[in-house]
Amino acid sequence: PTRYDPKTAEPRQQQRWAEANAFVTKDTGRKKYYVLEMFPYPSGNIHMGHARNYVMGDVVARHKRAQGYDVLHPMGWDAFGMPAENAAMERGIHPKGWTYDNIANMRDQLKLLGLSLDWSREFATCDPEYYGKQQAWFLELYRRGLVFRRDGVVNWDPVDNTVLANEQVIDGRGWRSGAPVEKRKLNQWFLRITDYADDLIEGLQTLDRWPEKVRLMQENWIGKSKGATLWWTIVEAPAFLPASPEGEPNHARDPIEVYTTRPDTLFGASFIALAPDHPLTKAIAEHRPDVADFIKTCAQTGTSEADIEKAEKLGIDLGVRVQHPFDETKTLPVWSANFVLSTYGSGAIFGCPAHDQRDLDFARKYDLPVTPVVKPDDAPTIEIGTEAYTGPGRAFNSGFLDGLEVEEAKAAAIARVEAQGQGKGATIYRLRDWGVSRQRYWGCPIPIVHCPSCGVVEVPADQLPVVLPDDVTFDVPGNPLDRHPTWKHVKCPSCGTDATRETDTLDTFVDSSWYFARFTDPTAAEPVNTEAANRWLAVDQYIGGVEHAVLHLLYARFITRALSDAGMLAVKEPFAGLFTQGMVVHETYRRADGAWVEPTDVELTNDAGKRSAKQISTGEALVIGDIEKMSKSKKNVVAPAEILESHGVDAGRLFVLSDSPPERDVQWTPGGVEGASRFVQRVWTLFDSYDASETGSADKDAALLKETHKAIKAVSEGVEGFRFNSAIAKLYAFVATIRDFEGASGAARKEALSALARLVAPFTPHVAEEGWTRLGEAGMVLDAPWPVYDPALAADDEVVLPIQINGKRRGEVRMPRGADPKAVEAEALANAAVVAYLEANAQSIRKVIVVPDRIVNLVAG
Ligand code: ANZ
Ligand code: ZN
Repeated sequence: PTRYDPKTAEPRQQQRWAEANAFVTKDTGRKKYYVLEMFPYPSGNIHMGHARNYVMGDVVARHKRAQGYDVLHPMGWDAFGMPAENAAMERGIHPKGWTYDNIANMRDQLKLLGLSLDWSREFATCDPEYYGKQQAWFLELYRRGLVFRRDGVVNWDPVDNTVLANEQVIDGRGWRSGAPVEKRKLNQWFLRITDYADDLIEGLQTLDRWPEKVRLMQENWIGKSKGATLWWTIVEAPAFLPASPEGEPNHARDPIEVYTTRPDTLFGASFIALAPDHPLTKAIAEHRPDVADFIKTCAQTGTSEADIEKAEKLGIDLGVRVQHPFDETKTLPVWSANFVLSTYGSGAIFGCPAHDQRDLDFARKYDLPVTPVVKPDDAPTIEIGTEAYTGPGRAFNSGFLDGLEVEEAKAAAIARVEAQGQGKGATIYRLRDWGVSRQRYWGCPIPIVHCPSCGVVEVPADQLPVVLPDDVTFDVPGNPLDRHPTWKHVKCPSCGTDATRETDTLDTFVDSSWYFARFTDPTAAEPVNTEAANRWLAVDQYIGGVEHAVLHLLYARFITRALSDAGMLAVKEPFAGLFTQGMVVHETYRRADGAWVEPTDVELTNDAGKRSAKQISTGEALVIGDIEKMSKSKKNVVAPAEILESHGVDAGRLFVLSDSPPERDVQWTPGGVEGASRFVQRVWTLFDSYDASETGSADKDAALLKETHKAIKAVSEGVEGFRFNSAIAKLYAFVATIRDFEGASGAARKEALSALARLVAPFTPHVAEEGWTRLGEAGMVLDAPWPVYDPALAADDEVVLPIQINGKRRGEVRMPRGADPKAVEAEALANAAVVAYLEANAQSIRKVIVVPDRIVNLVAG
């Protein structure tokens, strides 16, 4: 047989596919299947993580195609974002040139992988054709009240005079200037995702092909919380607080609104706490320098919930008192506290130290009363030390609530405050509206004009897209669109006077929140061709990294609902099936001076199990470090291109899927890819040694047929169940079986090999095509139907029967299925474990019961 040379065979097959336009989507009206991998950011190169992701999708796409589906499997580029602007600032390259060059490069690299992608549908989100359609639906949502403007807090770099994205803030400082970042209020655009909060939670229940973990993360992110809003009347206040004229609202005197999930604990309330930037805290700070200082101190700790959670509890008494709603003899002090978030609920709480840990920590520090009001059913009393009691129980010390169990007490407390006009039941969410304004150049322009007389004006449909200007500068910080000499100056579309364009661009998560819908007809005049979208959506299988479990996947679910409500689509859920794949990881190597060393410059030796590493270029000994995600900073990257070059595409594809379940990380090792490469050779050798004229026995032919059907069953189940590694393991076994099989005829071998070609095709499509042709099969294996197994043939023909002695399992026998009970009995009695047991216990057999194909029961005594 000839040696298989991937270097000639792989380009030959890719050429064949290209000439046949094999991967252009066919819509023949059969069952459809939409496979999509999260589209890449064009950072410059395809890395191993990309390769693994796209190869997984390709296995699914090729398998579904073989099963007779019309398959949609498109590819594009998530092409807006900061790195392009950084390249411009650092190296003077235009973001557009940088991005499209990277795309060209990565497209070439992706094409090498032999993926069954429909490149005719490709687009980049930075194509004016794409973002112009995005502007069109953005305006539609604006008209529908889902887009609005309000003040939002941004990270402001006071040295660079620019807004920073969260990722650009490192330990509270601007990543370039190193200056402490300030919070600033800027007028920003928002999408009203909170309108869909409930629907987004409910929808999660229909997503039965999503990982449970991801659904839970989304649910927590939306954070639905049920409780009550309470209004606490101010009964004492410092004289400097302004009194309001009768009937006028006055935030310094009006009742304090508080949100609670535990109205049942109201009798244990011992203080009110306001966020440091609550309006009342700020009003008092104007007259009290100590409060002003307190606000400043709090502003210095991070604003994330995690930061606040970690920080030591701090507070200050504001000199205000409020009336308890249920106990007229009781008033409570009002404090400001650093653990109260201004952005949740109403930015104010009532503290019940006995039943809330944060409140307890705070009360212990500032010596505020701790009054338990809930106790477990079986406890006569309850003592609170340093731990709050948050478990179930009944109210006590609680007036009309006494004896009620937590849930009953909540309902009773809410009914009472409602009757008194001092509160009401309320449901709130952690989810905030989505701030989409970015003060950056390389993004989708927001299609709005600000007119001095008309205000906010939409750019008319016939003037879309609002295209980014090319002639921008990056020599100074800030937004290049804002300082462009002409771009923003326009006439108001409505009244014709001098007006200015909005210079904010959209968050790139907007770009990726609907691309899957655009792929169903990427040249449609409308943002979404409803008919095409309804034919193809939802995406049947979406594949990507778990790092997108919340933001991207939640935004996409929201926008799909919004576009569906606007009549553009019929589905609410964009992704029926979701798979989150693991990463590709690699060992790290370090020199004594701490420098990381690339794997290609490392020689590994294994001396009786003790591994050591040496740098090839310098001869220096290296420290073998942890196995980590491939990253440039640790230099533990192996580029797919190197592997394809040295071992071929099929071997590379096989390797990224073979050693680990898809949801887990896979460790790159040179040995792994060599093993994959040898397998590809073995597959070819089998095909190449096929001889139609070989003769064999009917017995052997039947046995090989049986092996073939077992393999079809096992591989099909592996592919269907997203257990690609186990499907590959079965393929290895099947190849070994065929290779070692003797005495079968040419015809029987052909049947086995024809099945093998179709089974390996999703994984190693090139060698599969070569083999298919060598067998003399017509056309391409790509279009051959997926093999179907006969359950009778695929069934295991041996069964394992446990042997019980007096009801206890003592051994087992392996017998042909349907074996004669007498034969089973004989085997069981001769079984070594049985003999040993009887001997050891000095017993003998009294009775034998054989349940055919199930179990052997022995009674001994
Ligand atoms: C009184 C109380 C008594 C509370 C008790 C808890 C236990 P979730 O479940 O997350 O919605 N809270 C309300 N607004 C807050 C804010 N802006 N910053 C910090 N904490 C805030 O939590 C709701 C509970 O968190 C509320 O119920 C409130 O404390 C606190 F034994 O009210 B609770
Ligand atoms: Zn106007």
